[in-house]
Amino acid sequence: MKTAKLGRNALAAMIAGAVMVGSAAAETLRLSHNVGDTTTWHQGAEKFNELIAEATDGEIGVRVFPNAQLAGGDQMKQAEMIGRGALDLVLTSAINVTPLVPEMAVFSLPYLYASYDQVDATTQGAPGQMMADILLEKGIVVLAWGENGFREVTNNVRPITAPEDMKGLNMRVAGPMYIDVMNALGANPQQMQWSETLTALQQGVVDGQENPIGAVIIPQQVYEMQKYLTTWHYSYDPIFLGISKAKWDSYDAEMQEKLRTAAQEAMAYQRQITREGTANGIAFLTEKGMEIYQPGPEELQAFRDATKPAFDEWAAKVGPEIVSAFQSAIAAAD
Ligand code: X2X
Repeated sequence: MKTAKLGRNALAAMIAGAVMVGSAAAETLRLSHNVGDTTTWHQGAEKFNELIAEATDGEIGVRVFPNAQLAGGDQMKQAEMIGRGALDLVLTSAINVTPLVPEMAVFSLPYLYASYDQVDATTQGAPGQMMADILLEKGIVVLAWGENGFREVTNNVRPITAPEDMKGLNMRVAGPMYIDVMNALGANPQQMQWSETLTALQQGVVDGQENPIGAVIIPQQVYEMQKYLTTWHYSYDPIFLGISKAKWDSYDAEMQEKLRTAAQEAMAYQRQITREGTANGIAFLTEKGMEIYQPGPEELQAFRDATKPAFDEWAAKVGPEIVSAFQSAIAAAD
């Protein structure tokens, strides 16, 4: 009765392991994500593998490929590949989908959210479903929403305490909306793949970047390359676990239910570890030698005012109906 003593996770890991070596009946799905294998994204993806292997008695396993390697390092390309069935599964951030679905920029509009309760009211509520319906039209079935997090700014030149401090800084950004936000602040934005960013920071090609603390800055050791961090919470970024519609349609309702349940549980876990890592993050980063600035409400208001032109421009691109659905859910969460 040795197995009875094994924890659920250990057993699931064994089953997942058996899937990896490949039993003839097992199907291994390929999951692409675009950050490193030390991140909470990766841990969430591995959790999904464990849970789905367990739920299907090893019939389905998941092989996780980090750093967008299945998309030739192009983080934006993953969504389009999933849409046409060239990948089975994706775990990616809303921002990376904006070239395919501009409406996805709604989540990361500057200063849309002020708390995790507000975030959860949208990603776990009707607005999240609204976005899932739009993605479905592109061949992407959203199984569950996870978290990249509130994006904080880092750089190597000076502490950022007010919008003026951003002037002239060479900033790496992930997507088109952030180009407009950085321009509004007087910085020099440069769009770059995440997979190339750590080297660019190291070599001084750019002065700074912005990413969430728990999901990316700590696990990818950005603190080794950057001196200053400001918790300006300027933009929230969710991730989602999605499956190609072609693959989804190949399963019966029972299997679809198992996939959705495993994804929901895996992403709940991923959100939890991401928030824990973020909550402990300031102390950790300070210990690592970063200088942290935590703006108060009035200082945050100055950043909000300065980024308003980018909010307005992108709210128009997203469309008023979607923006107000989000704003209503956010207002109701307070
Ligand atoms: O590229 C980034 O900055 C990252 C990892 O946060 C995204 O995928 C948007």
